[in-house]
Amino acid sequence: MKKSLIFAVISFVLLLIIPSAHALLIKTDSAVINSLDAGSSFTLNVGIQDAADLAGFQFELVYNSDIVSVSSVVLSNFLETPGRIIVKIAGISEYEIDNDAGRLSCNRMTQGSGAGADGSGTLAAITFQIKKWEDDFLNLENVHLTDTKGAELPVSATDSEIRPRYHISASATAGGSIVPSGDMLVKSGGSQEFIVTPAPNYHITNVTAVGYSEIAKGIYRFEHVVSNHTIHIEFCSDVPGDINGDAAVDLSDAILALRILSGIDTGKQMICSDADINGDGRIGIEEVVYILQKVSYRRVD
Ligand SMILES: [Ca+2]
Ligand SMILES: [Ca+2]
Repeated sequence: MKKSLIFAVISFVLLLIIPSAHALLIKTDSAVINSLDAGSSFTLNVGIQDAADLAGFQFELVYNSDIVSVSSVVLSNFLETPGRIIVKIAGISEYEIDNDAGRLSCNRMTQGSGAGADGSGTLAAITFQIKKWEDDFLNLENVHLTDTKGAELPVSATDSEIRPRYHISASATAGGSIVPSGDMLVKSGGSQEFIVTPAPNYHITNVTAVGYSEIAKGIYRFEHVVSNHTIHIEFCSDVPGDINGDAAVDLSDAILALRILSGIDTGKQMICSDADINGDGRIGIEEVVYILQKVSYRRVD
């Protein structure tokens, strides 16, 4: 299966929710960039919404340096207001890129007698170079926002881990198909559907998955995905007495039935618990007798 997702770009938005209380919330918005190859680049914006009297910011962005490196950082003039200018100190940079450790530190502040910055805008535009084609997550850490009086504005959800996509692994035994299959990525909050089709003379005997729903016969769906998932489908043949689901009734089925009957562990061997002959919902002596009769040709049905 051709992978179509390259890397998730996260824009961090610092949102002032209660201006009087200076409560701030980090809101993450993810978008997915398609068709980027190793060597290409993308730009991530760190922004703020509904700021009031903002005079300075500081944050660190942590990334996986095996996957991306930071190639440039452009700090915006959002903080500049009438009566306030950005503080520049010779020899001291407003940002520091450490592509070995995978860490970028940014800070900017203003001085003057005017009011601080209000409203919404971009604080920094960070351009990443893609080193290899893999998904990743970014951490925004040590976020500090300061008003013109030097007071720290409370920030909630700092050190927020951004993991915008989750893995779903789909597999099935012989005797049918699950589409799509294999490992796939799903956006956080997204959904993924699977169509399960038994081969002729086979049926679905077991679905191993957590948090799915069957929206129609053979159609399974994960809604609002916020964690990794696996889904595994077991098919069994419709042949009565076929304990191991290989569409034949032979000695291996008899041995499996005897092991089940004796309570002996059958290991990783798949068991078709619905290969029931007498309809009591379990594998018992009746199945052993039936299978042995089939094996010895005493039964022809
Ligand atoms: Ca069999
Ligand atoms: Ca039975």
